[in-house]
Amino acid sequence: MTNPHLDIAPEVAEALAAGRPVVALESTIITHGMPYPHNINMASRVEEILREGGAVPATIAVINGRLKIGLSAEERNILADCKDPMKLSRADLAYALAQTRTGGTTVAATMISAHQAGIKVFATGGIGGVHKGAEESFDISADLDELSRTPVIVVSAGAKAILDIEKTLEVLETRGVPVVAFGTDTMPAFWSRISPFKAPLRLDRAEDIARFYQVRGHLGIVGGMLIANPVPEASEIPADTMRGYIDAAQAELDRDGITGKAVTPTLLARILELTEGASLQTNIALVENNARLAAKIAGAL
Ligand code: PSU
Ligand code: MN
Repeated sequence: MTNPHLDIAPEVAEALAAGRPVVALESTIITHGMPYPHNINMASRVEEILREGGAVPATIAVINGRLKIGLSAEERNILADCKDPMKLSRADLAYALAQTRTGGTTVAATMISAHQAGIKVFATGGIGGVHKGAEESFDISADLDELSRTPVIVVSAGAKAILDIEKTLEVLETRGVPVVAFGTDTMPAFWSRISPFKAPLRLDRAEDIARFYQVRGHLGIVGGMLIANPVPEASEIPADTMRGYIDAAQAELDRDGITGKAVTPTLLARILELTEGASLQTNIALVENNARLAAKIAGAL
């Protein structure tokens, strides 16, 4: 571990050295994905779930120019309560370190950081992808490129339904990223268990996911894997119900001319209002569910 910008929490460093399971967690969901104090409650609950599953949690974030691999409760609070945090991806992760800034790491930046620390499994909510209207806006998340180059297993609830899921799947296929639905034939859509699209691959056990990852390594295939784990039935919002809210939020976004990094946080915040908080409860439930699966995969590896 010679990277001078990394602060690996002692507990995480010990687990990695001993070959015990470690699961990374992102922090854009804390800084930009959920309102305070839901964000901080979710962040500590998800860490608890990983521990219950036998894995050491490593929440990744940039605090005052240090790349943190594993946060203390105090550091989690600093992040959740930060006034103007950056939303960091591949393009600006190093900028934040060089300029002593504070920010949440997206899926892309968390994958880069986890890999630097030697962590192979990462749990999130939903990845970024191809936005609706991308043929005009060119808005395609850097998460997709990162999945094609960095060897980390990303456990998600699929692509967020605010995205164009069909185009997101196409780009992932082009970039050679395996998309594995867990225990289902259908691609899940974040708040909903189903989308209109068939999942490219299916596996039913954490051990099988671990084995798939290892065989990719044997073949020298570079890059990560996307696991799409459907939200538990009790917490899902049916796709038909979500569609109206998503269309309304997207129409407001277009009307207000919002682009770039603000797109995903703005859509999520608006959908939270439109669903009167129900989308947030679902978002929390699916992250927790992903943490449970990620702990099993890390154990199997
Ligand atoms: N999952 C959630 N909430 C979020 C995100 C994921 O449940 O806020 C974040 C992730 O960090 C993801 C980012 O990488 O949204 C995608 O942003 P963009 O579309 O700008 O690439
Ligand atoms: Mn974007």
